[in-house]
Amino acid sequence: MAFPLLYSFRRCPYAMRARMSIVRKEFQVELREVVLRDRPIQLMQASPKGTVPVLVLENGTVIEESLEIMQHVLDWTLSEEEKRWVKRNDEEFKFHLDRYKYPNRYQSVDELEQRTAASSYLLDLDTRIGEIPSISESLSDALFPFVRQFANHDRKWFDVQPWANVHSWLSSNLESEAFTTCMKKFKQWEVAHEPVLFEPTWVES
Ligand SMILES: N[C@@H](CCC(=O)N[C@@H](CS)C(=O)NCC(=O)O)C(=O)O
Repeated sequence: MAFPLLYSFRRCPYAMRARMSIVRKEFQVELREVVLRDRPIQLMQASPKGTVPVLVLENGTVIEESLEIMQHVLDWTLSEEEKRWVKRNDEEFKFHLDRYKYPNRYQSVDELEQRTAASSYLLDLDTRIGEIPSISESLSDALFPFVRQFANHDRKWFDVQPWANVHSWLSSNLESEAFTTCMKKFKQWEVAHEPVLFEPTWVES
């Protein structure tokens, strides 16, 4: 294989954080866009748990956790504080985010209670982002795709919350060239396709 392979799904926040690291580092991969309800056998063979993102290195090593992909690409060793933020995001915030967005998928879940619970993380994040020095670019990239999902669920409500630092942090990430690159659209991958290189240096036209 000429380049590492990245199995990705455009709208998945875990895949976004992996792609952000790839864009930041100009790390070249062959991108295979996956449709979750129609996962390719090649993905399942590389990583039977079947989640995205998955990075398969040239030597056959499979990295099947988004944070580990970031660590590999960025050569990033997280500080204890960074580990706590990622853990809080991936466990506490994601738990409430899923229930806020899709209350009907769970039993006895009240979406507004879930929104309130998720908000306590965002309030703490707002404080932390406002401190100097602020969080690293890598940590920021690991977190903002999840906050984006939360914000998009009820943008009007989100926009009037007193989280000025979160608002400006999220906007600047979403408006960045790096994120535009990260969100380039690809057709569902099929074996017969020519390899699609994820070229971090282009910008979506
Ligand atoms: N802990 C994993 C979670 C990845 C994950 O759950 N991705 C979702 C898409 S956003 C997925 O693949 N879901 C399919 C499934 O769980 O079957 C990571 O950080 O990479």
